[in-house]
Amino acid sequence: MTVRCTLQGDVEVIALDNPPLNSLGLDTRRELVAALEQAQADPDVAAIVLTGSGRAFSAGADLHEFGSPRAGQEPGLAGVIGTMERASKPVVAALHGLALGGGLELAMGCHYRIVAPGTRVALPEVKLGLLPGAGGTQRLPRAIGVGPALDLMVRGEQVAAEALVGIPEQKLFDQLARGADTVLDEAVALARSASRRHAAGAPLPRLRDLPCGHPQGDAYFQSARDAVRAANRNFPAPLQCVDAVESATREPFDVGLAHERERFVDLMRTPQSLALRHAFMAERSARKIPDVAPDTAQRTIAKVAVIGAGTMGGGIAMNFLNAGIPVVMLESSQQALDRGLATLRRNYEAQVGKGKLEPTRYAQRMALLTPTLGYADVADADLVIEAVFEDLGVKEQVFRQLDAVMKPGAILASNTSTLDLNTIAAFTRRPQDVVGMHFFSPANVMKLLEVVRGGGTGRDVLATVMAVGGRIGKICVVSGVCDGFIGNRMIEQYTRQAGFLIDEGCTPDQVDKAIEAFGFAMGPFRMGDLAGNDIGWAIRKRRAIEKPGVRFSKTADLLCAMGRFGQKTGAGWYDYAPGKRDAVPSRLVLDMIERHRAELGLTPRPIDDEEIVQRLVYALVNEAARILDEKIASRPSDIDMVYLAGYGFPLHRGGPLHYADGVGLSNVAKAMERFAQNPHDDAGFWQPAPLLRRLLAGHATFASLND
Ligand code: 3H9
Repeated sequence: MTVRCTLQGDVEVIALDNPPLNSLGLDTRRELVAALEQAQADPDVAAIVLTGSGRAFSAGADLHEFGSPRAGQEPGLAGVIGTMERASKPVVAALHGLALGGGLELAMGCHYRIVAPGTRVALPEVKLGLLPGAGGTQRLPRAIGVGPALDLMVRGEQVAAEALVGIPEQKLFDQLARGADTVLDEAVALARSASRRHAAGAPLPRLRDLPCGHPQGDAYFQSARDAVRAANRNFPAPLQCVDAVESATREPFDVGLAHERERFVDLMRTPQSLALRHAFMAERSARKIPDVAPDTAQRTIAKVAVIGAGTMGGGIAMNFLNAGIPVVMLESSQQALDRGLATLRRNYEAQVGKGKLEPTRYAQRMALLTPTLGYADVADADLVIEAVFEDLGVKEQVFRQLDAVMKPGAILASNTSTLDLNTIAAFTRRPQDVVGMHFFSPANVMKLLEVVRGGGTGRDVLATVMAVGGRIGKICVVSGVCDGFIGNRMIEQYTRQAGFLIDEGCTPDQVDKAIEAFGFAMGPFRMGDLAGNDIGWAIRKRRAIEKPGVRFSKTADLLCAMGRFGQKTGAGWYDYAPGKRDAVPSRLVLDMIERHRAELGLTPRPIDDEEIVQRLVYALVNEAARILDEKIASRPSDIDMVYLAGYGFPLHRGGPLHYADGVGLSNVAKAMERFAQNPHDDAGFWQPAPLLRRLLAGHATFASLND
C-alpha cells in the first residue's frame, strides 16, 4: 500500500506513504481515490487531511512511469485532483519538506492548505521539458497572481513556502504552521473548524473559482513571451507555460485545463523533454556502482589535504572550503604557496565583489584553510588530493611521500587527467586507498568529477569519494583506467576530426559555428584558444612516442610553432584584441592552413554543417562504444553525463549516446561507412565499434544497456 489512512476523531488523515518522496504513480493515484471515496462515504468522517509520510509531502508525478502505459492509465493525476476538489467534505493539505510539481498541484486541489516552515515548493516541470500538467498552470496564477506564478513555473526553482506566504493577498496557503512537528495537528484542527463552518452553510473554497487576470493584459504577456523566448532558446516548455497561463486569464477554468493537458502531452513527446528526463535519470544512475552496495561503509572525511597550489589545486581546495571542510594546502616553495593563496583569494574576492559571496562567509572559508610547506601537516588528513604537474616522475615523488606520512586509512587521490592510475597506485604500499579524482577546470565551477577506479581501489574508498563528491556539489561518474579516462579519451577523437575537417576545406570558424549551432557551448577551436593550445601540443608530442600510429592534422602543431597558444598569448586559431575575448578569424592562420593543404596535395572541398556535426559527434559515439565494451564506463548514461556535465554537450540533446539513439544507430553507422571512404580521414577509426555492430544486429539502442 502506498497510502495509509487513520481516523483522528472525526477527521480522516490520508497519508501518502510511497518512499522515498511520495511520487504519485498509478498505484498511489488509485489508492488515493479509493481512500477519498471511502472517507466521503463514512458518516463518522467530517473532514479529511492529506499529508505525506517521511521527508516530503510529495515530489510530484512518478518520473519512472513517464513513457510507460501506466502514466496514461486512469485515474490520472488531474482526475484525482478533480475528485478531491469536488469532495463534499473539507479536504486540508498539510505540507512539509517538499511539495513539487504534481505534489503541489495535488495540494492546490484541496480546499485548504497549511504549510510547515521551511517547506520547499516548486513547479519544476520545465526542468524536465514539460509544463505543469495537472492544473498547475490554471490554479497557481489564481492563488498567487499571474506574475509570481509564471515566474515560478518558468524558472522551475524551489522556493521556501515563507516567500509565497509573504505575497500580498495570496490564497495558496491558508496558514503557516508553527513547526514541522505540529503541522499535522494544526491541519486536523483546521479541518475540524472548516467542517463546522461548512456545516453552517459556508461553501468549500476552491482555487478554480477565483478570478485570474493581469492588470496589463496583452502587454504583460507580450513582454513575458519575449523574455522567456530569449532566455530559453532550445527549450519549448517555458514558452508553453506563458501560453497556458495566458489561457488561464482568458478562458473558463475547464477550457484552460484542457489546453494545459494538450500542451503537456505534446511536450512529453519532444526530443527536449526526452533529453532532460534522460539527463535527470542519468545523474542519479551515475551514483550507483554495479558492484558497490549502496550501504557500503564509508570512511569519515573531516579534513582534506591538497598537494599543489596551482590553478587546479586552488580550485579543488575551494570546493571543500565552500562545503565547510577544512583544507591543508601544500606546496614545495613559499613563493608557489603565496602565489596559489593569492589566486584563491582573488577568486573569492571577485565573488564578493559581484555580491555572490558574503564577506563573512569569505572570512569563514579562508579560516578553514591552512597553507603549509611540510608533509607532516597533511599526515592526519582523511583525504589527500594530489594536483601537481602532470608528469609521472613528479607524481611518483609525491605518492611515495604520501605513502610514508599519511595516517592509515587515509584516501590518496590523484587529479591526473592522462596518467595511468595503477602505476601511480604502485608507488604506494596501499593501492586499496588510491583513487583518481579528475576535476575539470575551473575546478571550483565545473560540475563534473570523474572518479577513477584503479585495479586495486577499495569499494569503501569508491563509495566514500562518490559521497564526498556529492557533498561538494559535483556530479560524479566512475571511470575505469585507460588513457584519458572517459571524457578526454573521447574528446581526442572529436578533436582529431576537427583537425581533419580543417585540412579538407573548413575554416576554424566554420567548424566552431556549426557545432555551436548544434548547441555546444563552444566549438573545438574557440575552446582550444581558451584552454591553451600548448596543452594538446604537449600531449601529442608524448603520444607521438607512445602511440606512433595515431594520426592528427598537423595544423594544430603548426599553430603552436607560430607561438599561437590561444587567448593567453593574444593569438591562437583566432586573433584577439588586447584585453578582449572576442575570437576574430585570423588571416595568418588561414594562410597557414592553405599552405598545409597544398603540401598535402589536398584540394579544399565545400563541407556542409551537417557533415561537420556528424563527424564530430559520431567520433564521440564510436569511441564511447569502445569504452563501454572495455567496461571503462558502467553504462551508456554515465558517458552522456560526462559529456553534459563536463564538456558542454547540449543538454537539450541529452548526451552523445542518447542523441545517437534518437538519430537511429543504423543512420549513424551509414554515416560512418561514408566517412570511412574519405581518403583523408582515419578509415580504421570509422569501422563501427564492435558494440555498435552488436546493437545494430540486435536492432537495439544504447538505452537498452542502461539500468
Ligand atoms: C510532474 O509532477 C508532472 C505533473 O505536473 C503532471 C502529471 C500529470 N518520481 O534526487 P534524489 C527519486 S513532473 C520518481 O537523489 P535529492 C530519485 O530518482 C515531476 N522518483 O534526492 C531518487 O531515487 P534513487 C515534478 C523520484 O534529495 C530518490 O527519489 N517533480 C521523483 O537530491 C531521491 O532523489 C520533479 O521534477 C519523482 N518525481 O533531491 C521533482 N523525485 O535513489 C524531481 C525523486 O532510486 N525530483 N525521485 O535514484 C527532484 O528534483 C529531486 O529528486 C528532489 C530530491 C529535489 C525531489
